Amino acid sequence: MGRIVLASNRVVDLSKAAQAGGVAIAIADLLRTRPGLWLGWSGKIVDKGEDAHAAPNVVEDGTTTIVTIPLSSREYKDYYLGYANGVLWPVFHSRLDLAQFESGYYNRYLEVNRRFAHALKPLLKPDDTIWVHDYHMIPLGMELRRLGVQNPIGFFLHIPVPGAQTFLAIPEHKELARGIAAYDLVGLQTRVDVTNLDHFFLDGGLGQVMEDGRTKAFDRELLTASFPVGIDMESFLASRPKKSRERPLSTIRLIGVDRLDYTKGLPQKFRAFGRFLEKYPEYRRKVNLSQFAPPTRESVVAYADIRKELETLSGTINGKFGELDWVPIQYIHRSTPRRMLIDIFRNSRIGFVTPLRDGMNLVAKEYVAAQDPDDPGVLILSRFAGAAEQLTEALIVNPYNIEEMADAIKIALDMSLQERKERNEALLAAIRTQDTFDWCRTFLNTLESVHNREARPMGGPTPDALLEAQQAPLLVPTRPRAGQS
Ligand code: ADQ
Repeated sequence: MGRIVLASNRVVDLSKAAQAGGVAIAIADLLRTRPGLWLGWSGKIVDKGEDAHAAPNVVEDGTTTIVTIPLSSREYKDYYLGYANGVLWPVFHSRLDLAQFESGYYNRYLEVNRRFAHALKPLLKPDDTIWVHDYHMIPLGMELRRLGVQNPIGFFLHIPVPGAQTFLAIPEHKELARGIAAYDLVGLQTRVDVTNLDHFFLDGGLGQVMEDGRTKAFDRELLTASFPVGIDMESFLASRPKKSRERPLSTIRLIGVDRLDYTKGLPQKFRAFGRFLEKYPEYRRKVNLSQFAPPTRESVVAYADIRKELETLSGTINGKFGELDWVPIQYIHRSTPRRMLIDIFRNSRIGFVTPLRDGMNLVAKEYVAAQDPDDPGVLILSRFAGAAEQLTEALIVNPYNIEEMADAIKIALDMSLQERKERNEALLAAIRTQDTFDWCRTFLNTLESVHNREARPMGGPTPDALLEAQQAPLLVPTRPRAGQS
């Protein structure tokens, strides 16, 4: 079996993957079972005088080679803050109004990806399988192809694909389409994302979607499919401290855990909670909302704005409804260790997860996984989180509809134990069916099978390729489940 070569914006310390959570656990597990190489930004910004373009830093960690590259301060500004987080992040989350279309950003974005490709090319072996992650690195596959790389190259986008008209508004949409077409397989979080990408190629006159579902564009054929990211329930629950540090609660808690990002719908969530207290005064003093919102990307202007808005809103709602012995909204603008989150989730009657748009949203899945099956809480989930496609037994809400969200809180609080248990059971089954290891295994099996079939001149993989790949012998061994030896 050849190596797996991963490329992503940041490289996670393999020994700390469990604390990092999310997909880091699956990737660290993958690299334990298969030799690999992981390429990414070192997280360093080199100061004037230092050479940002010096040779990459290569470190051997068991059977994994870690390759990292610093960015110059100009690259950090134009590539990372500018194009990736000032253009692609807002537009892909359908926030065209926040996009900063500055000339020069795209060129720097391309240049950095070219630099990554040049660093990677000499390290590649003929039987490597290459897996590129997320919006920072869309052109990496194209740049590798330009250097003559013929290995299977797959791409997974962790964030949503916007509607075609929104995507087409990006001035460089054609270049991005060319970059996407360089991959053999493009993995997206949901079926809606797959449909949106098909429409982008079709409506933009950028390619054709063939009868078998593959896309033909820029003289290439690629398969696009959904691979919903999951969580690893066992390692998530195992990270729980032996003794709970939570003090007994005097109120019923609603919990929110989201990075402080304008996509997460935090102002709408606070307003909905305020409206709930106004509409159902019998719950005052009995219920509170705890919102963890650790800071991210603070040097992007839109992030500073959302922070101010939330501080004002929580202050207004607490000022209006609060009492000496009851604070309606606890707003915590700090990171919290993951192991603490499990107890906090378990002791919260409602998981309040209402992003305006989200690729998947792993917090929704973690909240469900953490519940006591004999007395579970209720998940209120935005219909615009990718997770809503799988977690249909949650209370699904429109995060723009404040009235509906306020009513959903009331419905969740009044829900019978029987109904809570039934919903929780169904949600747990959905989470177990597609966990983080299935995501990894299915994507790689599909990529390798698509690439092998592409050796045929035309008529490559049929839509059955996906199904076949999912049933193929595991190329990536999964961790044994409880009860298996
Ligand atoms: P994110 O936007 O970061 O990820 P999410 O999927 O919710 O969003 O993952 C966040 C992770 O960070 C969770 O594991 C959560 O427990 C943790 N976390 C959040 N707040 C925390 C806090 N205060 N303290 C400690 N840990 C915290 C992107 C996409 C998502 C997609 C993932 C994975 O935007 O849509 O689900 O990638 O593909």
